[in-house]
Amino acid sequence: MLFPNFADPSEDEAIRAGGGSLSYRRLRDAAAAFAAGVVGQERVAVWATPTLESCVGVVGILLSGSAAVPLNPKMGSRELEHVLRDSAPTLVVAPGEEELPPPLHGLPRVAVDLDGAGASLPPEPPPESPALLFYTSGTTGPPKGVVLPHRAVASNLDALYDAWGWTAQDVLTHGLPLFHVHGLVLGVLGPLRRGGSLRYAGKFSPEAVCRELEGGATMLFGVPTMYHALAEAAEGSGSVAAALRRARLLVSGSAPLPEREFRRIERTTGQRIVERYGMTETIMICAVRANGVRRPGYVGPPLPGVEVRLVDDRGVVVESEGDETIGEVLVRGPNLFLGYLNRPDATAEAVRDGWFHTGDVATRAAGGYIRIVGRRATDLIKTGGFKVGAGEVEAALLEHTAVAEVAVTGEPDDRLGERIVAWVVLRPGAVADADELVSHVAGLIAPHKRPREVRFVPALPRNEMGKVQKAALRRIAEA
Ligand code: MCA
Ligand code: AMP
Repeated sequence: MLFPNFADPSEDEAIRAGGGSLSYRRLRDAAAAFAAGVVGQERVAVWATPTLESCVGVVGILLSGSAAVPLNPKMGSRELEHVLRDSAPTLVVAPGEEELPPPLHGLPRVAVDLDGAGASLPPEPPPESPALLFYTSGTTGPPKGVVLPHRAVASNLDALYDAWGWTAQDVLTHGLPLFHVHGLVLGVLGPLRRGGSLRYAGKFSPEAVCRELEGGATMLFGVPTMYHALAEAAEGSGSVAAALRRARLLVSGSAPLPEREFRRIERTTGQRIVERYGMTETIMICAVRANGVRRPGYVGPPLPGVEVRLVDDRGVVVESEGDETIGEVLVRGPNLFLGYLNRPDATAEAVRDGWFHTGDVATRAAGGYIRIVGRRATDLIKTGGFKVGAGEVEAALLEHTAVAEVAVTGEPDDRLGERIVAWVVLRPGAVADADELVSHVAGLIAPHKRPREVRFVPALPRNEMGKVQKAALRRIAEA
């Protein structure tokens, strides 16, 4: 059972967001009423605005036994068309007042009624049934749908409760988007399965999450870009530092937390951030335990029940805890996804002999502490905690009539971790400025996938096979 305390819900607060609040009883009633209307659908899309309604919609879909497909409301037309074609939802959940883009016009839509009531809980879906479908970028091609079963969500959250001593007394706050694992699975389902509460800040700002910490939130979840903003704010304001100091646990994930930000937060607040490491396909893999050693750069040991293997280039398993030998992270356990939707080829490539190949490379230190040192694929960019495939951005740019050739790379960025850079060769005689190309990408795929910098070049460096040499571009950038 994903939400054990729905059986006998209390009047304690479950979620507070955007000025509204729901107790466990009202959440159960509204979600059960919503579930009654979606029962029997295979997949239901959720226009994942940062609202209470989105949270209730997802909980209702999970209760109904359908799978929820959270959609980034800022997703561009090309990406949205792909996601809808691939996932084939039969219904979309969206607030009544929201104008939906044309690709969604053909779908029946429903709105969540926060005052819904009168329905009983549907039978519990089987553990292996699909619960959530998240879209994630690969190095090439459009994003792939990751199918997560109820079993993965439930087992992984239980492992996190154990690692962080996360209880029903905890009050979580965050301002993460609701269309990825971090914000939705950890950030919404996390407190609800445990019987704790969530004060959802909606759109992130240091002020919004600090207000909740001042008001009694005990835990904060964020991506490194958010901790960068919090460190800046804490350096400039004693009240921000004081709010952060009150938290029981500050947790960072989705991308490497730079040691600089770890130290800045420690210096201003006395808090040492806890890091955890995961992936859409595996939910969480490792986490520093609440009572464990917190060292910058280390994402902690594997979670209970999750097996991690490091395998070197020759396929040999790295046994050493010397923190030196590098290997790719392989994962096995109840946390694994069911596969990529409609992509048995990609699933077979990623999961071999039951082990999921993450593409991340790491070392192992004493106590099983994993240190992520890089990624095998240079064509995957982590920007602001979002994963973006260079190929997606290149394909979007090539749809612009002025663009003849393009290559997209990631470059180190103090705030975003990596920033997306587009190297563009214009067609002879064509004119287009950087802003135009950036907006073109933001409208076709998603704003977070837009290049932060466009460099116009006369030609791209290519090898004898005609393949763009991105290493050469990186050298040019460094020079
Ligand atoms: C700016 N904007 C534009 C343009 N320029 N829109 C269209 N066209 C343009 N040319 C808009 C943006 O849409 C946005 O609108 C606003 O301007 C500011 O955008 P931006 O500068 O991009 O924001 P940012 O400062 O870069 O965002 C930082 C952020 C964000 C808030 C930290 O990166 C973020 O939310 N990251 C979270 C990523 C995450 O949840 N990852 C989890 C996946 P507006 O302000 O209205 O929005 S990883 C995962 O789940 C795994 C399992 C894991 O391990 O956790
Ligand atoms: P996503 O596919 O969006 O779920 O992103 C998963 C990827 O984010 C992982 O494969 C890692 O490369 C990266 N990631 C997540 N958490 C961490 C972390 N704590 N440290 C370093 N990288 C991380």
